[in-house]
Amino acid sequence: MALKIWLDGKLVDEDEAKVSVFDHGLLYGDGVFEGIRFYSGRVFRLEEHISRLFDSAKAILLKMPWTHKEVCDSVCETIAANGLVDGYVRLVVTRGAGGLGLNPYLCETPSMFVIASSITLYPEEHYANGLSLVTCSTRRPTHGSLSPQVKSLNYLNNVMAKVEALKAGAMEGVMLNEQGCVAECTGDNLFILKNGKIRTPRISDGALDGITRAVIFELAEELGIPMTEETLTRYDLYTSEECFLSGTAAEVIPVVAIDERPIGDGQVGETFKKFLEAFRKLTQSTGTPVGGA
Ligand code: PXG
Repeated sequence: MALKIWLDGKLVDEDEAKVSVFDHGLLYGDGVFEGIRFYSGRVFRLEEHISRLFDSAKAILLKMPWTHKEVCDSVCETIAANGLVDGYVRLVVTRGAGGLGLNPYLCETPSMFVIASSITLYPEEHYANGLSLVTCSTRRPTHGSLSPQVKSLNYLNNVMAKVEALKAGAMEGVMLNEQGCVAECTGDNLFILKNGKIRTPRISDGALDGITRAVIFELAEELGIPMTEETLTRYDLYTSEECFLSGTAAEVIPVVAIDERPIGDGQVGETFKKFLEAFRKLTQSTGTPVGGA
């Protein structure tokens, strides 16, 4: 069945959901996006995702023509219009149609669209058996270029890193910053366990301030497991006892090998299993009701 897409304030059939070839989102990757999950008819961490969207837009001087509440409502409306209960939302804001040439001030109005569908990032067996990662040569952008916090429509660094990982036979790749310290994976944040403590790269080291990452901090507190942000090197990953990733699309997923070094005993860790259980419980029991829009 054709999906209903929210496009600039209207719900339209997917074959009518079109943007201009002059849209700077397409011509220059000039725009921002969010990926959001909904579970059992409730949108997970909706407010946080929309706040991050507004922050990304502000950072690139893209003036949102909708309020925070209108954007939240558009997500719920799109899910409801498609009769979906569990799935994934892709929310995209583009600079809008303009002339050929970089100048964003020649674009009249930003365009926004919302797609509610499903996503499977990794095959189910990897949640039980774990992922093998490789380190990529493509670096996270530095703070001296566009901030790596901006979820912009230009994801080519991450796409190229993902290609490197896939070509090496791995499902996911570790991205380093210019100093050679660990930042994150191509679409997920990374965590290690060592001596009973969870450690994750700092935002200032190039990690995205992930919304699922923030949930991991909350769950660590609930589970009574100490957790800190630290500058991490590949050595720290290789010598960790457990490793796992978090992200909206991936949720939480275990890692059992990095650059051919087994992590711990090469099996899915017991601490990870506690996080997975707590995460699944949380996603099933909290969120903004779709019907409440
Ligand atoms: N790092 C990066 C670079 C991301 O893009 C995350 C971490 C996790 O953040 P959240 O807030 O989702 O916990 C992301 C977001 C994909 C895909 O298709 C992945 C993301 C976004 C869009 C697409 O793999 N992850």
